[in-house]
Amino acid sequence: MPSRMRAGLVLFAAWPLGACAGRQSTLDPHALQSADILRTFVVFLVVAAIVWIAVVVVLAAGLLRRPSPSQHALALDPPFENRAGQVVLGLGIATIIIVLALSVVSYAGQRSVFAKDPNALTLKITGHQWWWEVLYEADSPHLSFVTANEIRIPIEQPVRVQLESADVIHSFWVPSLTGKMDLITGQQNEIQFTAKTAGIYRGQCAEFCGLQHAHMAFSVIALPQDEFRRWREHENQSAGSPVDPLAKQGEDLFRARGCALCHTVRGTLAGGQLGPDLTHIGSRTTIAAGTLPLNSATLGAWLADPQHIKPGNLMPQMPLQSDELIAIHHYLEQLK
Ligand code: HEC
Ligand SMILES: [Cu+2]
Repeated sequence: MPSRMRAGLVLFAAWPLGACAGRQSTLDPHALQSADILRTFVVFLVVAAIVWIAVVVVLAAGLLRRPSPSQHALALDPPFENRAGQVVLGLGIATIIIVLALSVVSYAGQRSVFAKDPNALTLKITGHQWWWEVLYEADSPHLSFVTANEIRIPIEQPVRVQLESADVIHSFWVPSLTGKMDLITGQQNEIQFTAKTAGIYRGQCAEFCGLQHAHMAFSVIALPQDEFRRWREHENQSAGSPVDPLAKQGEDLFRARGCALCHTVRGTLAGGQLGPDLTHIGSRTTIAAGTLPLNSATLGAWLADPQHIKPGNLMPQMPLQSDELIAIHHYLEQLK
């Protein structure tokens, strides 16, 4: 085989493994919980592989062994029957032991996921078709705030998310950090994680929830503790006043054109609850629940025609003149 072809084949064979690392992978854990889950997975995989190989070997041996021709097909062989009975009994007991042992392994692996650490940072997350509302709760109400589609957390500190849904069932899943948990209307589920390394991890709704389910993602940005504290203080502030006349015009149009019916910008008269909070939209990294990276172009495209980017999503196409669009676009960009 020519060496170039061989190299190509090796590359091709290794290609699927490329999916095993990165910012959305259960096989590349970056938190205490995901490491526990990976360990549980490996134990199950190894035990199941050994059992499967043993079964196949015994089956192959049985198929290949020919009965001796002198033996009558229906003749009984009491010593053999006796031995066979003992083997079956032994295997039955081994099965029970393996299943019990795996239950213990599974329970131990989940303990950190369902732990209720008293000093955990608590976030209330509500699933909407098709975006995530995130409430940072604090003891005093003026330190609590809401954001969307992007969760910033400190590393080395347990984070507990309390999950609920505003409409259908969704599922919260950040493979690099923790296990999966459903968001259900009228029921609060909880899950915990402690990120080990700073970085951006991708989360994804993991329960089919309608047309744009695949575009219901979010980012978890794990920051060093002091950086997180600074971000939290900034995020807690209301939107500053518009920086220039165009931004002021944008702020007025934001209300005049109906955006404020669905969106909140804290510190202004915009207090809508149907869509994501936009108080600090200018500092987020993605738009439309992880569908696109946020930049000037994608923001403009979204305002011009949200139904083109995410067909069926619950933001209607707004009839804006181009100068109105430019003003609103400018206003949103300076909401850092
Ligand atoms: C009927 C309610 C409604 C109206 C009116 C509305 N929006 Fe939205 N908007 C939404 C919803 C719902 C989403 C989330 C869409 C998704 O990601 O599935 C959204 C998303 C957005 C986003 C992206 C937010 C993010 O976190 O990614 C921006 C920016 C935005 N809207 C701006 C506007 C502007 C500007 C107007 C007025 C011209 C407006 N919206 C009018 C409901 C509305
Ligand atoms: Cu969903």
